[in-house]
Amino acid sequence: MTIAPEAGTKAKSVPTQSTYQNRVADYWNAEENPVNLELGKLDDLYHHHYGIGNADRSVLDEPDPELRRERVTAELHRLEHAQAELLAASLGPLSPADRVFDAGCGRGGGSVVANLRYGCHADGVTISEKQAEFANAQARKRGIDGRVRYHHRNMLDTGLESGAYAASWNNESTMYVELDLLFAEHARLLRRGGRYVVITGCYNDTYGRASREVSLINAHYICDIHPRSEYFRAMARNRLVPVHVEDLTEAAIPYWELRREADHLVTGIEDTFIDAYRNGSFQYLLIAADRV
Ligand code: SAH
Ligand code: GPP
Ligand code: MG
Repeated sequence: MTIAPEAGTKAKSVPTQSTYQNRVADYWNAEENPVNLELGKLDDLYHHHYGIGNADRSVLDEPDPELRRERVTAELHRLEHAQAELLAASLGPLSPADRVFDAGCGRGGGSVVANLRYGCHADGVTISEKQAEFANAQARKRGIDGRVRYHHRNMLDTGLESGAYAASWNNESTMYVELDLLFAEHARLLRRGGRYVVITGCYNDTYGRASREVSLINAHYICDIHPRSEYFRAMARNRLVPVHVEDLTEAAIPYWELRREADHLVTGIEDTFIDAYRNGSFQYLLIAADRV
């Protein structure tokens, strides 16, 4: 069954979800971490991913405690925004007539960034009803709700139109699903020559299997981090041909080193990410691929 995006943001019926997917939805329906809401509030770009690039650690030297908190929050947001911009830049070139698909869209920041950059239409899909409602409210507030729409649906079975998308992506959302099912859905939605981009944490095949730290991250977010190799195998099986691979591991560390100092924002997972990156068991990767 095809549900046109125009049919509305709420699925007529969310396809039967596994018990696991229900638990993932529960997590995101309940999630209100200050590290996400306080950062998003700054410019109404709500991101659920991490930051990249060098951090300005001088924000930690601010003597006034309130001002210090504000400066640290703003710096973390700047780094998360830089990550979103890198992903968006990898989608292009796109025109305002183009349509893009944001798989596992969170509170919607990534689709807004793409729309601001290209003027394109966007369909975001999240398994969390709360997130879809939040993201649609943000789009209305910006006056872009005619072009940027969020749907409470399963990204493995979106009901969106086949071949209608010039670009699509997963920003830190692939670790919740089987990659073959996910890439089959992207391949269905993308037009020939369309661009697929993923930014993800993956475990490093050269380390062996999933490390203790990778397992702790899985338990923390209720996810299942894939090995790096699996991305390329699954893409090859689904008409997605990599054109650019970037190891962002080094670039990901300063964000976590600043975040661990942010007493008002920490969630407790910070040191685990730093250990996982440092011991070589975990990598932060961007892969751009063409739909052939
Ligand atoms: N891409 C967003 C959010 C990443 S957080 C960002 O960069 O800000 C992970 C997201 O994946 C959450 O929004 C969660 O709801 C979504 N997700 C997990 N499993 C999903 C599924 N099967 N279908 C749709 N969304 C899913
Ligand atoms: C979302 O970020 C985190 C994930 C989608 C899962 C794990 C990602 C990996 C790369 C392994 P968030 O912004 O909601 O997390 P936090 O609340 O910790 O900032
Ligand atoms: Mg976050």
